Amino acid sequence: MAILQRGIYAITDFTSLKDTEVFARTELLLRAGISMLQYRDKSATAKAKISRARELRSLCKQFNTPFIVNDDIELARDTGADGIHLGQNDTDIQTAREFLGPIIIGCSCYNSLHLAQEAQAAGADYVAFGAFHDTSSKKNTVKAEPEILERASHEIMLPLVAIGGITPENGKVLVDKGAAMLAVISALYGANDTNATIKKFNLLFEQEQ
Ligand code: TZP
Ligand code: MG
Repeated sequence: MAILQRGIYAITDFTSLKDTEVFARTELLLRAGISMLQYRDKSATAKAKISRARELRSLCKQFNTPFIVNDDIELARDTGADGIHLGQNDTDIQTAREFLGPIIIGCSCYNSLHLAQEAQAAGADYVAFGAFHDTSSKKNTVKAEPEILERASHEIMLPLVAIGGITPENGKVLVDKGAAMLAVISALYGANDTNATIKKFNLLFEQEQ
């Protein structure tokens, strides 16, 4: 199984950008150094999804960066993904594990420690909390407070991912409270200077607490 590293977990933005722009920015991110990439795409056809996912899969291979598929266990299998990310309305963890075998399984737990405990017991490899801040990338988010990361870091033995409106300016407290990864869409894919932004994000993981 691919190793989970502390750092930035980039999530694709196919809502605001054209395919070529997503691929170009993803390559910049991979080159500058991200810990993982998630292919998230809520609107494309199955045909577009397989072709987008294959392109991203191959980019991630070049940089030896884990490639995670959101929601879709068949797409994860068909593209040889390193992992799958599942929310509470997606395939359950046990079913995904039986279907995909020993790949990374991540689980959205919103603001619930109870869900994180269930995900851990079911065999998840990381758990995600959020949204910590307002976001325009997802509707109907649940608000999470940074303290949940502190509590989870005592009770959950898995890497913790924080998500939702995270920027280089507001990310430090989440890392200090226990986030091993910051999952980010718009502050990366909407950045004026992708390289400078990823450098600022990566500094959050190097500073002393
Ligand atoms: N889940 C909770 S918030 C969110 C998801 C997928 C969107 C995060 O995107 P952004 O643009 O970094 O706020
Ligand atoms: Mg989902």
